[in-house]
Amino acid sequence: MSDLHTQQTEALAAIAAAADLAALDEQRVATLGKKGWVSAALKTLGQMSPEERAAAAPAIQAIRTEIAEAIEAKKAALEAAELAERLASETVDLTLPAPAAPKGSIHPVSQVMDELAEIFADLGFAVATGPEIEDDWHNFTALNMDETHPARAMHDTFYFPDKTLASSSEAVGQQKTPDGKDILLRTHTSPVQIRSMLAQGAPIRIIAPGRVYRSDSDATHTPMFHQVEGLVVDKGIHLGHLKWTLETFFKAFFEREDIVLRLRPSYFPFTEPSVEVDVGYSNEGGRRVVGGHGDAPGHAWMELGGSGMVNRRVLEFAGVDPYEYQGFAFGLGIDRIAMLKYGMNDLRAFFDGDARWLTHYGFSPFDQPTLSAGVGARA
Ligand code: FA5
Repeated sequence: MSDLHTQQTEALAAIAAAADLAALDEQRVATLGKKGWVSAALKTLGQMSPEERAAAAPAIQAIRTEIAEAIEAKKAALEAAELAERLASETVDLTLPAPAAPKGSIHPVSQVMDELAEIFADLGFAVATGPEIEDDWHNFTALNMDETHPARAMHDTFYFPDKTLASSSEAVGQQKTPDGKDILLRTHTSPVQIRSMLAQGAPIRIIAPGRVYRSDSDATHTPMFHQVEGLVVDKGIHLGHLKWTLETFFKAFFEREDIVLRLRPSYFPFTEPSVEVDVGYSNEGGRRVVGGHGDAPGHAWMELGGSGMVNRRVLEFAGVDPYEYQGFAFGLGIDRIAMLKYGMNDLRAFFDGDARWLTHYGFSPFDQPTLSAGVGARA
């Protein structure tokens, strides 16, 4: 027994002196491990007589408990010391500059759409949407352009499948809607007028920004571009409401009070009368700057979009009683007004996906257009 006590004293000293967890584990194996001396001492109990066992067992068990507790306490102390050392060595210098992070930017078209929505929401307009893959009834017929109407040809429409393939073997039959209408990429946002009136009737006050498609391409025309449609239908609506709405919108959009609009007589099958909307501008350092009367010296007029009083035939197609309601509508080229506001000169660059162009003209995601802080991006 005195041998065991000597071993115990030595083991406790070794445990206390263990410099790390590995050294401590060596002590555990040497004492409490399967082949350790404490385990061996416990095994001797089996060969003892009951009297001897009664005398020796409590002492051996006490040695085992004391060593196990010493190991446990030392383990906790070593782990705490190790953690403290890691915390001390792994400090982060919060004063260092943040690592370079990739920066995203808002595309000018998205920025202008946000600005439009902000201004028109303030005027009480809701935002409506419609499908980009349309049928010819919504895109043409219901807008007072029946199948033989010459205005259909002016739109350079993309049909499904491509009508230019019609005589080749690639044209596997003309795709149609289940009720026999031609399918096409919408050529303007005006079909949203029809869809919105059919869905919610009158009175109605909506804008519908979105993508439109025409087979057209040069510096000021692209096969895909963006328009914003506006539609107001109510009792007693007249051309003065249209002019006021457009003037109020453009003043807020260009953030200038000296915006002068010219409504020029025009023709659209879906409006009567129809007017094209021109804005006065001047050239400053090779850049077009809106503002002022277009006929003033050094000024000119620029077309921004089409508009007019909703043709009563269109109201009828959309299920609205033209004897009770009147309306005005407009369609503006978003890309064009973006170019004008932010001084870009080639429409095609909008769709090139060139990161350098986006870095130059893109807008910060933090620059949210609000009427109180100004709708124009400051980037
Ligand atoms: C229309 O598309 C009519 N739906 C607008 C309208 C709506 C009139 C409601 C009356 C009532 P237009 O084809 O002129 O009209 O196009 C409107 C505007 O879209 C143009 O003034 C121009 O700013 C823009 N636009 C037309 N074609 C292109 C193109 N290929 N690329 C870029 N912008 C274009």
